Amino acid sequence: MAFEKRLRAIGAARYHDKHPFHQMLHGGGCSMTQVRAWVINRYYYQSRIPMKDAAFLSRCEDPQLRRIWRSRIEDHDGGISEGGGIRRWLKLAEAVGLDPDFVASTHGVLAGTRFAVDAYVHFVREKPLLEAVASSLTELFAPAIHENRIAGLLKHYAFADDSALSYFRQRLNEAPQDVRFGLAFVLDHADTLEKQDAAAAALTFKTDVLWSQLDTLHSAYVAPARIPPGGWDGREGVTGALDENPLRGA
Ligand code: PQQ
Repeated sequence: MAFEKRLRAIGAARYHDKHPFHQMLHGGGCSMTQVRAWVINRYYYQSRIPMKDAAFLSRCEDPQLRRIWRSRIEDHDGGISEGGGIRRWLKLAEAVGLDPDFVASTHGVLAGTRFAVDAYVHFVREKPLLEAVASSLTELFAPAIHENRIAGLLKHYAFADDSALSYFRQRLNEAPQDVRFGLAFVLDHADTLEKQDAAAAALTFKTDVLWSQLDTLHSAYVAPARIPPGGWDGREGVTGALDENPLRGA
């Protein structure tokens, strides 16, 4: 179906598996400081996912939709004794030599990470439910990145083992059912071109949320920022032939 193809094309062009930081991470090119910075910043995303799902639930009038959606909160928070995805993320934090209490405090999180992640929570809190569900559909592309990450980390980094990487293995079990439901919901409810456009824009927005998190990390811990997909390419819209060097007399 053309609309599903359109959604998948957004992921193919813009998903954060293509970001240079992920390519470094999965290819063994990160220092331990860079790995730790990723674990610390990504924790903020993990910590906000159940809050955004709670924001979603608070707006659902349909008990059946709430029943299905609430498993997302259970996946990340889990039960009192065993915990869930958030606790598994903190196991990764310990494995890379970080104090889990420090990571959970979020004191080390970059401002750009907070802005990007908070924008996602606000989006889901405020936008129509169709757009909120569509914004979760980046998860269509997550199993492939989780597989790559497990293989890449195991191959390249001494800290990586089954316990450290349990977060990603567990997501391979959890994400497919979330995505099946989310995709069916969006295909079913986006029944006008206008709604399809809104859903596609929501998915694009979410790819920006993910990409921005890695840009922030990259510019802080690796090198000056790179132009993201869809960002201004340095040429488009340029009308004059001013010298590239903006300094007077340089
Ligand atoms: N995305 C959601 C969401 O939007 O509700 C929930 C998750 C993601 C997760 O629980 C993930 O583990 C996850 N992991 C990645 C990743 O490692 O690249 C990406 C995404 C995503 O595409 O948003 C999620």
